[in-house]
Amino acid sequence: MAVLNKLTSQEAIALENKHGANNYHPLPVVLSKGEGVYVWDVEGKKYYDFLSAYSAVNQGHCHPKIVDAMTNQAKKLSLTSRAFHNDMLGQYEKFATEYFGFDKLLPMNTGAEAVETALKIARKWAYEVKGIEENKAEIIVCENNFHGRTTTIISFSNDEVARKNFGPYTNGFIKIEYDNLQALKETLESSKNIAAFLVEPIQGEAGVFVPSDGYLATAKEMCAAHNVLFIADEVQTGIARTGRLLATCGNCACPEKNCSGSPETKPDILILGKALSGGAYPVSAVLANDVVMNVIGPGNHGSTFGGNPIAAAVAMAALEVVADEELAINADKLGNIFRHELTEFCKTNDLVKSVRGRGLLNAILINDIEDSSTAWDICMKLRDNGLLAKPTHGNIIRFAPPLVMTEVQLMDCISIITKTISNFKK
Ligand code: IF1
Repeated sequence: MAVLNKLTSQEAIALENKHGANNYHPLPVVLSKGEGVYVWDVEGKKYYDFLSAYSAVNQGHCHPKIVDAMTNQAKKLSLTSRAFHNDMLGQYEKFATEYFGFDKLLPMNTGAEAVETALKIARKWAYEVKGIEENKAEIIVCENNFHGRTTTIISFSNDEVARKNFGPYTNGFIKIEYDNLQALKETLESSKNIAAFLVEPIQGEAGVFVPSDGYLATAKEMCAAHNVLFIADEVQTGIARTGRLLATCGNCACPEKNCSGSPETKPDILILGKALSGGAYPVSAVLANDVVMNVIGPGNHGSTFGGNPIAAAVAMAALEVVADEELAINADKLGNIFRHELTEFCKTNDLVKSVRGRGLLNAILINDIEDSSTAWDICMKLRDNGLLAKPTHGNIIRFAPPLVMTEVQLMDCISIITKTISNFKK
C-alpha cells in the first residue's frame, strides 16, 4: 500500500497543485478527520463544517451506523455488476420506494448521472407514451440552474464558466425564468413537444433562491394539465436538508418513513443523490411510478456501479438515520433559529444584506459588488475562527451544517459567524 505520510497542510496542497487537475479553488484548509458536525485539519485544528460537502453529509461525518453498514457489506460482497442479481439491490429498492412513495427506483452513482437518467426517461416517455414525434422532445429548465457537469447538463446551463468551450451542445432544452409561473404557462402552451419540466425546489448553487409559496404546486398542476412530466432535482434539497424529508414534501417535517409527500407537489420523477448515502459513498437514484419508469427496458440504461451492494447497504442505513434521528424536524427547528438570529444581525450590520433559506440550507447576501473578494475573505476569517463555509456565486455565502447539529452547537456557530462579520475589516 502507498506510504501514507503525515503531511502538513502546505505539503498536501503542494501535492494537489503539482499532480492534480486545477478544477477547483478550495479554501486553503486540509482536512483529515470528520465526526458529526466537526472536521479537523492535518494540524489538528477543529472546525464546525458549515458546508456538509454541499449537503451530502446531512447525517454528520462518519456516522457510525452508516460506516458500519458500509464496512460490513464491503467485507461480504462489494460489486457484482447488474449482469447478475445480488441479495441487496431488491431489498434496497423495496425500502427506498416505500420510503419515498414511488413504484420503482433506478439506481445510479452521482447526482449528474441521476439527472441524465431522468432526462433520458422523460424523453423516452415522451416518444413512447405521450406520442411526441421522435427527436422532437423539449425539456423546460430554469435560468441559473445547477444540475451537474456532464456535457448535456451544461448545455442548458447559463453559467459560462461551467459551459464555455465544451460545445457542441445538446439540443432540446428551453430555459425560462425560475419562480415565474407565467413563463412556464406560456412555454407549456407554445409547443406540443414538451416532455418535461426539470426544476430545483430551491436553487442551491445560484444562491439558495427559495421560490414563492405555491410555485412548485402550481408548476406541477400546469405540467399535469399539459401532460408534461414534473421532474424535481432534490440532489441538494432532499434527504431532510430543507426541514422536510423532501423539499417537494410541502408543509410537514415528518420523520416518518413511507412518506409519500404532498400530492400537490409530488414529482413524476424524483432525483436524489448526495445525502442518500450520508456522504459515505456515491449513491444516487431516480424514482418514478410504473407509468413512467416502465419505458425503461433491458439494455436501455445502466452503469457498472449503479445499485451495487455497498451502495444499497449504505443508502438504507443513511435513510434510517434520517428517520430515526428525526433530522427533518431538527433541520426545520434549527433553520428557523438560524434565520431569525441572522435576520436580527442584519439590522445591526451593514455588511450583511439579507439571509434566506429553508431548513438548514441557508445563505447570506454580502453587501458588496458581485465579484468582490469580500465573501471569500469573510470565509477565510470564519476558517480562522473555527467554522468552514464557502461562497457560492460572488457575494453569497452558503451555510449548510450537518442536520445532526444541536441547538447549543448552532448558537455557538451563530456567535462565530456574527462576531467574525462584526470584526471584519475589508
Ligand atoms: C461541483 C454546486 C452545489 C446539485 C444538484 C445535481 C448535482 C448537484 C441540485 C450533481 C451537485 C455539487 C457539485 C459540486 C458542488 C456542488 C454544488 F456548487 F456545484 F452547485 F451543491 F450547489 N443537482 N452539486 O447541487 O451532483 O454529480 O455532483 O453528484 O460540481 O462543484 P453530482
